[in-house]
Amino acid sequence: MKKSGKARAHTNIALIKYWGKADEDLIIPMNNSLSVTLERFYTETRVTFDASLTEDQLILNKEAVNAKESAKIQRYMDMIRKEAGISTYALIESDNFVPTAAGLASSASAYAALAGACNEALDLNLSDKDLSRLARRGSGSASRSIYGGFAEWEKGHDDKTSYAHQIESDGFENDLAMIFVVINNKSKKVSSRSGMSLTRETSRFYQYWLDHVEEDLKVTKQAIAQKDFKRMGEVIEANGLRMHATNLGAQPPFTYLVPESYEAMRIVHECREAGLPCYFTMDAGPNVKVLIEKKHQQAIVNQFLEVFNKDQIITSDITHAGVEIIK
Ligand code: 2P0
Repeated sequence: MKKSGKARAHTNIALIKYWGKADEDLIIPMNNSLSVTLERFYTETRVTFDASLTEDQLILNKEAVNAKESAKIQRYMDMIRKEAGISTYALIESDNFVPTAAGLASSASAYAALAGACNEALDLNLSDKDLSRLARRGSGSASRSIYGGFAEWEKGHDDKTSYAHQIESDGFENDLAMIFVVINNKSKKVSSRSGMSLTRETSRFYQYWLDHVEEDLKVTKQAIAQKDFKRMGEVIEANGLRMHATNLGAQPPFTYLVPESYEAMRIVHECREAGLPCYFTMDAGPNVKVLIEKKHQQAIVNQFLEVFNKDQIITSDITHAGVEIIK
């Protein structure tokens, strides 16, 4: 018996961040988060459940995957088998479509595509909401990659109530794009999973972070409804910085940001002073992502090219595509 399904999912970037879990096993977050889904970066995954296999087989970008990632994916497949009531192992073939060496591969697109492919292969017929819950079990941010445009992950309080949904935006995202400033990180990497866990448990700034998220979300959603780029930008930039500030209060303190990250932030400020509105956000790494209006894209890119190399600056539109089945 063989049953196969293939899906594509795009990565997303949080404008209001997810940082810390209330339940580490089920991946229930401490706060709601809100993202945009990107056209340029995506994962395509085929899953083939095959009764002749004696274990799961994983091929990532045409190569076998490392043991740590493999163990994580096998645990995920065990969960899927349990949910679907089957015991068959699977061949998982996954390709990441991100510009080479950019370090932008994401667990969000990976687990959203894997969940979509399993849904197809096993005829689970899940609603978007249930697919979001399933993707969430692999990686929290994957819950948002089920949708194009803007998505909000409702934290909920258990497996049933924690999932993402799309936010009505009347096409506001068509006017927007994101510039990625790709910065090489030579320092030792703290995974987002361990970074957010240490911060939630030890940071003296963590409660301050939680106290402000609801208001940030409210303002961001109002700004989306009103297509108010400046208001949205100001609040998402502050939210990203506040998330990074929590890491400085952890025991031991840590940061993902490097001097070039601050250089990119400085350029964003210079652009604004020159009448080119744009706002930055950063995730669990040194890269800086800049939310822009498409009408100013070339002028802002030019500002970055005065300091950074051409291959460090990548732009992406926001996609309307959610998880898609590929035949
Ligand atoms: C986010 N990040 O909202 C936040 C902001 C990074 C910084 O979600 O442990 O890979 O698998 O649930 O989703 C990255 O963390 O973490 C992330 P897990 P995930 O996009």
